[in-house]
Amino acid sequence: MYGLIGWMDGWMDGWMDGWINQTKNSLEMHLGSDFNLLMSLSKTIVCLVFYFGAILYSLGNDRPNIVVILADDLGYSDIGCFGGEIETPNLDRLAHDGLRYSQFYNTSKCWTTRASLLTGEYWQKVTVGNGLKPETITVADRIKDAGYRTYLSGKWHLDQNRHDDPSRNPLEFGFDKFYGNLHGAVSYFNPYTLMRGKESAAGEIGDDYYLTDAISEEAVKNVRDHARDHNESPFFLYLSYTAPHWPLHAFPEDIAKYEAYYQDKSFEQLRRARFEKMKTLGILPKSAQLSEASHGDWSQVDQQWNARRMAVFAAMVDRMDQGIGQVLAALEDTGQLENTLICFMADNGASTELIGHNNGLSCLGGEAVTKDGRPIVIAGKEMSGDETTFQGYGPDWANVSNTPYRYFKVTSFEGGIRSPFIVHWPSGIGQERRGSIDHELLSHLIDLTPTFLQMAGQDIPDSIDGTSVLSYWQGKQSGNPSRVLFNHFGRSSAMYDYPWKWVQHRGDRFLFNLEKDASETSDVSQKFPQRFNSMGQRFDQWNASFDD
Ligand SMILES: [Ca+2]
Repeated sequence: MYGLIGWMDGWMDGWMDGWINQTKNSLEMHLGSDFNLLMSLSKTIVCLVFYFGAILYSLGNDRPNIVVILADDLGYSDIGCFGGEIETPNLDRLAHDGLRYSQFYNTSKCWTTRASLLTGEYWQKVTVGNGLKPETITVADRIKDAGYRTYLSGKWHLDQNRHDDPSRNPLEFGFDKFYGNLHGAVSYFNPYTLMRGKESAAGEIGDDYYLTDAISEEAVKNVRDHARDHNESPFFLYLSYTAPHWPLHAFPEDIAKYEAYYQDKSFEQLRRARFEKMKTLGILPKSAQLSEASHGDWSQVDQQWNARRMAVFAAMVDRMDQGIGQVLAALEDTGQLENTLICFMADNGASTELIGHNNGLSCLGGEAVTKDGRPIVIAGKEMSGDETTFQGYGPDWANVSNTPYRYFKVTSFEGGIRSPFIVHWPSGIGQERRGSIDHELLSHLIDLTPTFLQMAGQDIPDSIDGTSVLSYWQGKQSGNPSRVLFNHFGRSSAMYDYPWKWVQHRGDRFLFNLEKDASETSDVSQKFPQRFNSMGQRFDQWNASFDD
């Protein structure tokens, strides 16, 4: 920067001298003896403007890159650093060198989470149908205005009923580049609605294609191309995996790592093993309780078929982690890792979904056949993993994935909306805090956009519902700021006013004290009727504020 200022100083002197010579005579006629004083003052002002411009330019280069990694239908304790048995060394590395937050919330559903993540607003305000309102200004739009380049590799899933409408494409919502699937759930071997920008990328699908790898490779390319072609500006990368959302598709070598492991352990054994590991890691306090099990009896199920389903699910998480490792390597190779903020989360809790035939067919683009013409069996009892199968892992395994919490995706219980959350940012997180787990801050997807805007030096618009948590991530503030958060999807709702959580689920209402009972094992609505009623009224007011 100093070199630049020195150069500008010399350039300014030359330019100013020329300008002085040209205008000197006419000005002297009017100003007389004040001429030299005025010229000196003018030169100083012009120089100061350029000096501050150069300083701001230099600061612009120091603004961090931002990488948002979103997993799809991942349970709270599936990854290693949150207590899971699945091997995730790259996510574990991010946790070890960064921060984990145990109280981070999503919106319980794929597309609503994407709407809130990209806007900092409750999804009800910014969506129409299941897509973004056309006039919506996303974090990509706003951060692009601040000089960032913006990339999306992976799943879009906003307005999946209008794939053919180019005005619904991510390029219309602030992204410079987009590669990925528009639809919410697709085959990993032959994904429906695969796009490169606004053009179909179906022609890029070769014999050895696998969507998770393709999403990782595109992100690696974004990182490397950016370093080569746009080094002068920071970037925002939204790395939106479809893994481990159904269908259960994975490579045989990844499945082989897990198949034997799951064959001789019951659902409850695995849940208890995770629960103990979470306490050992410090993800849960020693006093934590395990929620009541909702899974079936292992002795009564087809064990081989079930073990295979979980092995494929684990292989999908494992492969995503391998891809994250490649992105980290690209950031490191290009010298960008130090000043890149990476955050990782899940879009909703583990899913109980059993695939219906028509739903499966729509996810395959209307034809249940592979690229080479073999039939695909939707929701069959074949061993999963291969591209001729199309299955989910079902409610028993989802109960294990969400350990220690209860309920699932599309509910407002903790199993539906509490997400693992990791922040990695070497230049922003002091050495002494690295590897720690924060149990105090309660934060939400809507906080991400304002946090990113603050990092980019942008103003935070009044329309944004979330609040920047940058000072917490940086360690300048700690604790849990008093705040109220809401969730509503389908027939399940919640309101947070920590430590209290009010829940409405299919007509029943509950009150929990999260500080004492994060696993929601004990409804205390009868003990605290006033609080229970006032929170219910406040939720109803909030919910009534939306148009529909
Ligand atoms: Ca999802």
